[in-house]
Amino acid sequence: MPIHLDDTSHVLVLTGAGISAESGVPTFRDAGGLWEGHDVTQVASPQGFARDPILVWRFYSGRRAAMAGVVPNAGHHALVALEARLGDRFLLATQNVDGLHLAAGSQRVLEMHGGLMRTRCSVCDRPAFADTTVYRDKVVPVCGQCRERQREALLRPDIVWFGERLPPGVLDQIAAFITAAGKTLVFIAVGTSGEVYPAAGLVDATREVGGTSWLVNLEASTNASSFDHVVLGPAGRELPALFAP
Ligand code: BV8
Repeated sequence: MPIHLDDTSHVLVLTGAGISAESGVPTFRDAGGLWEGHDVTQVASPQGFARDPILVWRFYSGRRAAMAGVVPNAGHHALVALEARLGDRFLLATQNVDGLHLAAGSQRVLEMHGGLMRTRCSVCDRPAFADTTVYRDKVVPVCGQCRERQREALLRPDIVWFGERLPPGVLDQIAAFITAAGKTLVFIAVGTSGEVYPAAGLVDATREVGGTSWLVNLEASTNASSFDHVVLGPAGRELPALFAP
């Protein structure tokens, strides 16, 4: 059944790897997922990068290469249509780094965990830059700006790793949206296992302001019991039906 939205409703959507699964992007924690065969702390933490930058760049370069030919699916497009309907009463916070929401045409998007096709310096404060390079094995790129200052600094993927803060302002923008919406808030988590914070805590923040929460997921996630409504099924099928006008 469609979610009832009226002209006061504010919709905050949180997406995880599950919304990109139907585009052929592997999730993290499903069978055959990205974390299989990888120790998370080795490939998605600053300590892991310091210890073995070649391994980390091999992991992220492999994910960049795997994005060739990948396109958004009906789930991404359903969120674009919802944003067009709600305007500034809509906000999309994604844990995904695959860029598929932006590729689909979503504009009010906050990338909580960074972007796979961006690179930044691990030392200086030069802004992150677009970078689709698939670095060949054993190549670790270095920062040219630092080199000009006779400093050796490795470039790193513009990704938020475990134990690292989210990009500045992201959590504040989400909190401001939730507070301003109050009881008119409808929070919808799509394709996420609810394992990673602070994203997994948004359902609790919704309840604190009296909002309503929905989970759209292939299976019951870790925090499924925190949601008012749970819709089990693939996002590409369930989202278009949920937002039917
Ligand atoms: C922070 C990198 C605070 C990007 C990721 C100690 C110190 C500091 C923090 C912590 C700490 N201990 C714990 C924490 C908090 C920690 C955390 O939450 N740890 C967990 C493991 C307990 N969080 C952090 O560290 C965060 N930072 O808290 O900073 C701080 C304060 C001061 C000073 C310093 C720090 C940073 C979190 C970001 C970590 N980076 N990845 C990348 O490589 O992609 S997280 C990683 O997991 C991905 O980003 C991913 O998005 C995220 C969540 O996974 P999901 O997206 O949910 O994917 P998953 O595979 O798990 O699930 C997919 C779901 O989809 C499944 O349920 C499946 O059923 C479903 N599905 C599948 N197909 C479909 C589908 N659903 C619908 N349709 C389908 N077709």
